[in-house]
Amino acid sequence: MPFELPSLPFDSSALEPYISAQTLAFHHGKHHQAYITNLNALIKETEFENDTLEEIIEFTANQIDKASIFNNAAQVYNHSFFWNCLTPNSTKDIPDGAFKTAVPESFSTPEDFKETLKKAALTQFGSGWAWVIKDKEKIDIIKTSNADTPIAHHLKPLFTIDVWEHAYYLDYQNKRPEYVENILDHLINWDFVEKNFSLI
Ligand code: MN3
Repeated sequence: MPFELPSLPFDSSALEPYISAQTLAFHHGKHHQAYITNLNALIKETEFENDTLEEIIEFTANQIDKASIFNNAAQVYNHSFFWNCLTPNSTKDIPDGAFKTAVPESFSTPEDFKETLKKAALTQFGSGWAWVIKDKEKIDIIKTSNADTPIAHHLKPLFTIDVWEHAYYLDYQNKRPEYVENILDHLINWDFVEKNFSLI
């Protein structure tokens, strides 16, 4: 079965004023859709045609002759994951749960956790992603370039911020820090973070 664009888990205007419906129309409706359309065309009648997205990413990682398939598959995965990381019903503080309990093992304070994540998002040079991952039982923060994704490195993602310019340019132009701060303060889906932390 060809891959299909998943619906957004919220109304397209639900994240305003932090992420506009116009941005989502392009980011989800055009960019994410294009990765899916490209991936379906690239794997048609190949050995990957019946594989899961995760299998395609694993099998094509670090293979120069499979870079187009990897890039599109990883971007499909990253965007589907990213939409689930966002909610209009966020809270500024981390809610009680296993994730919150684990924060002090890696960070001095919850503010230190957010500052470290913000720094990763702001220092990713050019296109890419900032990630919260689970490494054994501990929380860690990494960044990846372009389409690269933690699952290609056998790391378990808990949360991500897309820092490609297409994610924020219509709303923020060059002001990546404001975009990142608004996600951190207003849009984190802590239930998704907690679910990922508890399940994996
Ligand atoms: Mn994007």
